[in-house]
Amino acid sequence: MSYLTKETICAIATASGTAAMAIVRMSGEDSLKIALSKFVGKGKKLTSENIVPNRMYYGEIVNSDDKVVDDVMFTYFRAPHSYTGEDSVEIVCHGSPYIQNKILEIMIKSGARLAKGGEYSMRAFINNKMDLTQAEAVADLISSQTEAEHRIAMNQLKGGFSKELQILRSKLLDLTSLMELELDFSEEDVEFADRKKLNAIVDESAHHINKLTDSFKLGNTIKKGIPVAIVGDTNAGKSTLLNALVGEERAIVSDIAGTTRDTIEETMNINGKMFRFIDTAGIRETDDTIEKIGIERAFKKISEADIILGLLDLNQSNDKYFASARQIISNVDLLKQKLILIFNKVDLNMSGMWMDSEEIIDMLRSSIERSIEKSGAYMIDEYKYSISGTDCYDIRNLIKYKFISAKNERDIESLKNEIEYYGRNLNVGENEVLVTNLRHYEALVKAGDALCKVKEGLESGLSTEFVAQDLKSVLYHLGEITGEISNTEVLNNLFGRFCIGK
Ligand SMILES: Nc1nc2c(ncn2[C@@H]2O[C@H](COP(=O)(O)OP(=O)(O)OP(=O)(O)O)[C@@H](O)[C@H]2O)c(=O)[nH]1
Ligand SMILES: [Mg+2]
Repeated sequence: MSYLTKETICAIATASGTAAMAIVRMSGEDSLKIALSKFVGKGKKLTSENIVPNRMYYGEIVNSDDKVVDDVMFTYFRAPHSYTGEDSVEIVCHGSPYIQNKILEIMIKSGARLAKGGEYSMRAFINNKMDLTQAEAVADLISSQTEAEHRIAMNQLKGGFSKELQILRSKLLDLTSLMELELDFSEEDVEFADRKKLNAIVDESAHHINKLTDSFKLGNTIKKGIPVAIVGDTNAGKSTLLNALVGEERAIVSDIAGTTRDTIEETMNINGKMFRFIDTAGIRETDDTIEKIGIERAFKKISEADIILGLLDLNQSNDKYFASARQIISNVDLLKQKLILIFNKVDLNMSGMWMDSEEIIDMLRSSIERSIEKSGAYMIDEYKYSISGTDCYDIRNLIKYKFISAKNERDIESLKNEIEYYGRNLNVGENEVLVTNLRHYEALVKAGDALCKVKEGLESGLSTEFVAQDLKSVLYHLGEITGEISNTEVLNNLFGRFCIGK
């Protein structure tokens, strides 16, 4: 499939279905001619000579036997001042699916063809109206569901990310010219370039690339939802809790131990923040191969999560649920991840509810200490630990506790508030550039690797010719991100995922 044609394309730009209004748009050389052949303006006859671009005209769309299809508003955008950079028109009609399709059909009969997914944005990219990261931001903007997602997409659309890459690029181009100077004079065996300056630029650029790749975790978290793993023994009520949190019967619940064998994910917006709840297979000793894989996955999900809901079954003996709590603690990095220990099934065992946090801490203290010592913390006071000497962690504050009944949905709201509170520090700054797109991330990693080779080459005194080659590769991978370097396959793949009309 090639998008590189001059044909005039048309599509319905608004969502399908009935609405008050809808927009049919056309783009390409013939769009004005086609539209004017079926649009009858009120007042003086509109022609391609007298029409004023960017002005809205009121009139009617007529079909081939001059019957009126709808009263519409009509706007002409003259190239290059349009979204695609081509001559375009937009027709705002009433939002009945019949009218929308009829107008589309009339345009197609008059010489336009139906646009493919993403074809408008592809044309905008080809006509230099935007770079690839901005085109991708359009898709992100359309699908954004939270304030943070919206902010990242908007920043990218406005060229925030492209600007970062330009800065990086210009640093590297400086480097290239320094090296080329050296190459030009290589016959004479002189090192012209100031090696110190070269190294400084390389370090600075590497730091910049690292900053961007590091932002991918946060960017991805915001895009896909803050990962919240629900873990615990079989039958603790993990699936019941997932269902209660997301408000639907998402996971199968049963009193058979080992019901959930694979991880189940469901996203949910809590007060404008996206969370991704992950129900996991109950942890127990088992000979079942499939269940074993499920349990391994559960441990993996613990390590990847920002928030861990450690579910304990109050219906078990005290010894048993505390043993389970200790096992969860030993798998969590308490200094980096938030752990909420949830004592479930209070409806069956109210006695456990009267435990206060001091008693709970006493029961779990040695496990907590062992866990944070693993992360390099050492004791500075009775309950206090530190890593650098200037920081301080109070082990009494590292874990939160909640008593709930997942089945009766008791205290689920307050648990949600607690979860939302922890998501709060994942805010995005106003103009902060975050990498959220896997394609960008992968290209940045490749650019970073190539830059490492440049650094190694410079350090080991490798011939400038070879270093220059690695440097070219850094620039190549950066160019892939914005689309300065692209191929049809990448473009088709990228734009093919867009919806029709965008
Ligand atoms: N009384 C009571 N029963 C509960 C509560 N939460 C869950 N259960 C019951 O406990 C049993 C196990 O619940 P599940 O949600 O399937 O437990 P699970 O942790 O997902 O279990 P696995 O998937 O096997 O690891 C079911 O019979 C639930 O109805 C609760 O708060 N109170
Ligand atoms: Mg389950």
